[in-house]
Amino acid sequence: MSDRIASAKLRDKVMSAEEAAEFVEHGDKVGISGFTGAGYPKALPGAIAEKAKAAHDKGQDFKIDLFTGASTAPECDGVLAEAGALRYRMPYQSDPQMRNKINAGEMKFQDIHLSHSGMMVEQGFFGDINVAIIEAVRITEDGNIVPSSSVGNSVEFLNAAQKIIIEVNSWQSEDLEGMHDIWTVPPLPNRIPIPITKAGDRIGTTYIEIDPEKVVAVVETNDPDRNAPFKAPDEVSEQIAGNFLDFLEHEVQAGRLAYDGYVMQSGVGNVPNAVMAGLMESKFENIQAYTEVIQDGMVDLIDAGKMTVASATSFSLSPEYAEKMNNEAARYRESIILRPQSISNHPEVIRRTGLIATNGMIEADIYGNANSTHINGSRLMNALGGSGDFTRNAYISSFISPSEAKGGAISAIVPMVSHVDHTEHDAMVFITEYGVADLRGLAPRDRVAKMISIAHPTYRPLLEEYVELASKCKYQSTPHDLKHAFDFHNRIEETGTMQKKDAQ
Ligand code: 0RQ
Repeated sequence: MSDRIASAKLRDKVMSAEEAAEFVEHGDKVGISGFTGAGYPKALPGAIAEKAKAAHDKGQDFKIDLFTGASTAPECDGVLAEAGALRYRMPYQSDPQMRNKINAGEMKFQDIHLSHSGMMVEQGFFGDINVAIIEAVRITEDGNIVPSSSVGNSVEFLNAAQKIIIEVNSWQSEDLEGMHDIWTVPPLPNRIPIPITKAGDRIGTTYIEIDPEKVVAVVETNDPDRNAPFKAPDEVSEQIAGNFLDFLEHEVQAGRLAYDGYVMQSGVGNVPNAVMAGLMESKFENIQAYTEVIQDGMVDLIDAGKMTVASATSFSLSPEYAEKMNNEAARYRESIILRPQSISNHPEVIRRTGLIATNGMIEADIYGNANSTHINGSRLMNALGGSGDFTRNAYISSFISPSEAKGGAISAIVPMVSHVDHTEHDAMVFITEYGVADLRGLAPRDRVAKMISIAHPTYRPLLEEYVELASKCKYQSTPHDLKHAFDFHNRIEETGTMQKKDAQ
């Protein structure tokens, strides 16, 4: 047995994943660790999926409600979705199997601001949490949990759950101990200001305190996090990153930003990675991250001495960088902090740190409303994640995106977004490979030309055509011609492209 289980009492609870899965029943509400493919339980999801399949084979119902920090991995979200083992899921997913089930109406999904999701568990909106399944690096002498490569909503799930199952994963480095900072907002009416003034402040414990009496099973695993490799940045990503870096320079010239102490929040993907590569060569020093996930580019910035601290709730590393983190966690825990997502994404701290938020999008409209989640209004892609938490509360909020998708069949700039995640009041700056649309200080009609200037040239005449139609409508505060506002979206449904066929 692993010497990572220091509590003698909990050593007695060690069993196989199949045995532990017996504690999970049809109709249960299950909260698990896991965030962007890091720190999710490796063994129980597969065992629960098998249990569901066996029940279905016998004509019995077996479905659970599943709550996490954010996305997990094929061996968690994927197997459970495929087995038809899920009735409801919140607050984030990015799994192809699960996406198909949700879009086919075979399971329910609720897209929730990540900073709200744990609070809603505490408020009881999902009913009683029957089971919490949490991955740990180690169980302490007192039976407390040292989390692994993410924290997510684990504290809320552990507090709320009737039963706790702990997976102790010996693949995860024991040197992660000391990287976590666990602090929770006191309940009403005793709330106090969160005592974080700088991204690097530590305010809590390095473990999650639990009630060991609730632990029904401990399962030992030795499995890696999912860790998807990144694609090398392409030309468009490089151009967008270049425009973003020019924008930062512009902010320095305007006196709104200094070369010393830029605080970043960054979504994941090619463009953010290209931005971080660009920052390596830039004049920016002592960069800090107050964000959701630690990415390869941040590790490089730390190694180069360009970034002093990165605060997040999870890792989202390529396999190569996950290996590096595993080997050198003792060094990285000096400059990396993993917090509960209720703190990493807390509006109060986000606003205080004065960060610049940078996220991807599906589409934005001519007035600056943005859609991060739904293709053509109804088809879920991933979910909102923390983009709303950061966009609403940032010092400067930005969206970065290629100007078109699917080989030019889709424009990222449209007359009216088909689903709204971020309103024109929250989104400030949009950046594509064609430039920067800075909407700050501009009334709706003054935003239109800026947004069209960053659209792909193919779509600019079509957007102008729409603006012309809207300009003839009766009301001119935020002019829209509702008969034509979704022409782009209707065209792609009907013809496979947002372009007009005769214009091609
Ligand atoms: O699909 O690869 O099959 O062609 O969407 O698009 O351009 O590679 O960009 O990876 O950044 O994803 C909004 C989905 C963008 C993401 C979204 C298709 C496109 C491609 C990916 P293919 P790109 P990204 C906090 C922030 C919400 C969560 C969030 C996201 C695929 O950024 O999930 O922001 N955001 N968390 O072809 C149809 C369109 C499309 C489209 C793009 N209009 N219609 N398909 N695609 N636009 C995160 C942290 O701090 C971690």
